[in-house]
Amino acid sequence: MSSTTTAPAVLLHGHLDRPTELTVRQLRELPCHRAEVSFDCRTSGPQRHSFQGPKLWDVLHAAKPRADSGTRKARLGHLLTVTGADGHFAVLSWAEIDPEFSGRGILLATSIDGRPLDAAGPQLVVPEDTCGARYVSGITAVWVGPLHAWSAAS
Ligand SMILES: Nc1nc2c(c(=O)[nH]1)N[C@H]1C(S)=C(S)[C@@H](COP(=O)(O)O)O[C@H]1N2
Ligand SMILES: [Mo]
Repeated sequence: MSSTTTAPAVLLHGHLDRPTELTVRQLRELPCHRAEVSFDCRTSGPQRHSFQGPKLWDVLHAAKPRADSGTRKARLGHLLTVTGADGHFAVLSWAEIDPEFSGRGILLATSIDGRPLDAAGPQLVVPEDTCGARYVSGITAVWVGPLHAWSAAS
C-alpha cells in the first residue's frame, strides 16, 4: 500500500462491544475457507478467482457485535458496510452472514489466486453475486449496526 512497513488494517466499528483493528495476518488466525468464484463485470467482462480467507461472520465475532444478544427479529434490522481504501463501499444485510438466516459463505479474503493480500488489504467475497461490484478490495473498514444508526460519518 505504501512504502512504510505498517501493514494496512481493517477497522471493525459501529455497534460492537470490542471495536478492533485486524491485519490480514491476524485474519489468517481464524478458520480459513476457500471459494472458487465467477462473476461478471460490466467493464472488464467475466472473471474467475480463487479466494481464501475467514468468514466475515467469524471476523465480526472477534469484535463482539451487540446485535448478537438480540432476537432473530431484532438482528434482522442490522446492516454492515464494507469500505475499500478508494472509498468504494457495499452494504450487506445481517441476514446474509447469520447462519440462522441465509448464512452465506461471505469471506474476507486474505489471498486471491494464491497471492497474499497483506499489502493491499483483504477483499470481500460474495460467492452468490453474479456482479463483481460487491467484491470490495483493499478493505479498510467494516461498520455494523442497526439501520437507523447508519450515516456516512459513523
Ligand atoms: N475497492 C474497490 N473494490 C472493487 C471495485 C472498486 O472500484 N474499488 N470494483 C468492483 C468491481 S465493479 C468489480 S467487477 C471487481 C473487479 O474485480 P477484478 O479484480 O477481478 O477486476 O472488483 C470490485 N471491487
Ligand atoms: Mo465491475
